Amino acid sequence: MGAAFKIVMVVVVVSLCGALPATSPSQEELLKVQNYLSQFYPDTVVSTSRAMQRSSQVSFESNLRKMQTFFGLEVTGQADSRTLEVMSRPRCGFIDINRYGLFEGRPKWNKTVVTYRITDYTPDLGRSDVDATIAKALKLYSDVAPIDFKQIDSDAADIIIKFKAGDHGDFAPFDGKYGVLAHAFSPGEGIGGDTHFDDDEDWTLTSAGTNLFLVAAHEFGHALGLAHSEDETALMHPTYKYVNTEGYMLPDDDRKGIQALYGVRAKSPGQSEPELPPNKCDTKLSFDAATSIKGDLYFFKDGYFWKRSHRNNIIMKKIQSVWPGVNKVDAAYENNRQHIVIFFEGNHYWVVTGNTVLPGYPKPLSDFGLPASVTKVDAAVYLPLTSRTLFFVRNRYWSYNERRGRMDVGYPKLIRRGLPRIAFQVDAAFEKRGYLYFSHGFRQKEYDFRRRRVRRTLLNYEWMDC
Ligand code: TQI
Ligand code: ZN
Ligand code: ZN
Repeated sequence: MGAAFKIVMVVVVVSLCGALPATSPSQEELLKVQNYLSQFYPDTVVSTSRAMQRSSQVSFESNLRKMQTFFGLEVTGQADSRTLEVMSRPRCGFIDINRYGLFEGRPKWNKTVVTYRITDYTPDLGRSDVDATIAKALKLYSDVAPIDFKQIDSDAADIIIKFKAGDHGDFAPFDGKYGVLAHAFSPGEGIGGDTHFDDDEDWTLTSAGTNLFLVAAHEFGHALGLAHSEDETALMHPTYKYVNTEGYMLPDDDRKGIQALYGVRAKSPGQSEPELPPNKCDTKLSFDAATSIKGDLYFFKDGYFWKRSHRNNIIMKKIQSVWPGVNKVDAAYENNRQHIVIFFEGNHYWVVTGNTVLPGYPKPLSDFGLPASVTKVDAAVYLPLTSRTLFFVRNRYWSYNERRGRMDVGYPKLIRRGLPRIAFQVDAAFEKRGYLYFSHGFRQKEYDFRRRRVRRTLLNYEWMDC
């Protein structure tokens, strides 16, 4: 249980409610709990018969867990005394589901510049990496709300940040590796806002171990006044799942939460404004990635994609809106034997089927046998004829045997040696009706793989029906 929650809860319990109710709930209390849950979690059945009671037990417990999570209570699934106490408070009729939470009393920083100091670093990362990661996590909030952060080297800092293991001088000792990773105190004087990271974790900047950026971003939410959210896409949802941290922006729900407390940051030049969607009719149009999916062509650029269906109509969407968690696609290919599509961004990849990103992704590029020095794949294309996928990285390419699940020997090769005349470098590649298309810049080569020769050169935007 987090320390911030303890502070908040202790204050509330003492000041509003006095003594706690008895530990074992009475029949009458259980009915009250069911009524409460059915009000805020609509699928809870208020049951009268014994048989119904048993069948609704599962959703009763799971909703109770949701409610307990939302309030930062110990998640027991039982109507324990603290849960009963929280339920007895006036609720102003607001619904818990799908929204951010704030702490009781809405504690916040009443200043526009909040200072922080990092007093104890972790041996897992370099100091400058920690400094940069902390700054980046705070910037998520200062980008959208009128609040700024400044690192100082003085005791007077508002937020003291430290990495410590076990007992570390507050009433919430850490619990060794895993379990609690970090905690933060809600805004206020003294220990308020302070943020502690459990140094028994393996702190990393990747998907291995515990990603410092994502945990810090979550903790700073608490340190700025955000409680947990029921919105599963929120940073403040109380589950840890790794997402790509490159170009990460504060999810909508958390942005609304922080703006509810501090207001909206007025746009200033050079600020991270939402990018304009790319123009498909630009004769100099280049692509980040391209692939066929079930006979349709998909072209990716700057976080958007165009889908050109076999009926030749073209639609554009944000990648995020179809495949949540995927911001940008550097390379993509369809493995139509397995009916899956693989997206690459930075040193990670996702596997998707239809609009579903499979659980457990993103995963590192090293799964394909690419060396750690490869931090980005420029293009990828699957050759149905040979069940090989070609990966393009700068001026070289690899050949991956999809049946055996390993790289072919003899790779990487120089593109200009193995695939002469297609370009010295490839931004995007796809296959259509037996031909391969390799684009670089605004140009594209149509390539006959069997005869190993370029048939013609075209412009990317010619696929866009302008
Ligand atoms: N630490 C908990 C957390 O930050 C501590 C906590 C529990 C808490 N309830 C609270 C803090 C209520 C403030 C208010 O949520 S943790 C996650 C997540 C943790 C958990 O180490 O379990 C993240 C830290 F969301 F993934 F579960 C970071 Cl991102
Ligand atoms: Zn602590
Ligand atoms: Zn939390």
